[in-house]
Amino acid sequence: MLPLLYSFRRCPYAMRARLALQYAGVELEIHEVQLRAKPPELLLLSPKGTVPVLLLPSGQVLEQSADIMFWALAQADPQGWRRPDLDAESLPWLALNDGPFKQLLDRYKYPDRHLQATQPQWRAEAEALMLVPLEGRLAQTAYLLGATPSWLDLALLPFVRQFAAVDAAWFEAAPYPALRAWLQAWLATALFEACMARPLHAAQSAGTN
Ligand SMILES: N[C@@H](CCC(=O)N[C@@H](CS)C(=O)NCC(=O)O)C(=O)O
Repeated sequence: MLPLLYSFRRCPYAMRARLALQYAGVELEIHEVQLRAKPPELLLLSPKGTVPVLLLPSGQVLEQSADIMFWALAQADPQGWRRPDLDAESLPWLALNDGPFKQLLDRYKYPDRHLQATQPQWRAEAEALMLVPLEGRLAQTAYLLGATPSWLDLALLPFVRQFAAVDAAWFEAAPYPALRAWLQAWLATALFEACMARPLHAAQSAGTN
């Protein structure tokens, strides 16, 4: 039996898991799920009901995207992207992204559901929290943890991509040239392309973003 990944193509958490699994060359089966109709076997394995979830042949279940990334890189890490020596630096970025930045991203993306502020106000908050620090970092080094890629680039890029896509014209003109270049370079990789390949028999998941 191969590891089985429950995934949703456009979910940024699932994307980061697929990127790491792909980079590590892990052979696996992918089940594309519909978030509105999650399969009962997924909910049995992981009652919290989010994707991605990875079921290992041993029966172990990994139900956090970062755990799936770290598991993948423990299987194979051909270019040394895990960098545990830099965890004190990288894990706070992950927490910032998955917590407050993701929340602001959702508000910026769906301002009609969050009327306490306007869309430009949500965006400005997200910029101060994340885009400005990311730009500062990427103006210094080509990748988030230095001169070479790391898991942290993979972990954050689906979220930056989603942020950029909310108002692509705005992002193109915004004062984040290093962040734009970093994002564009990752989106152009064969790794990203492979991670976004449409799963077979998953026409229902077709869509943009
Ligand atoms: N902390 C989780 C978050 C995963 C998550 O929130 N995934 C979303 C999709 S992007 C989800 O499955 N939401 C449940 C739903 O929409 O029903 C992780 O890192 O894996």
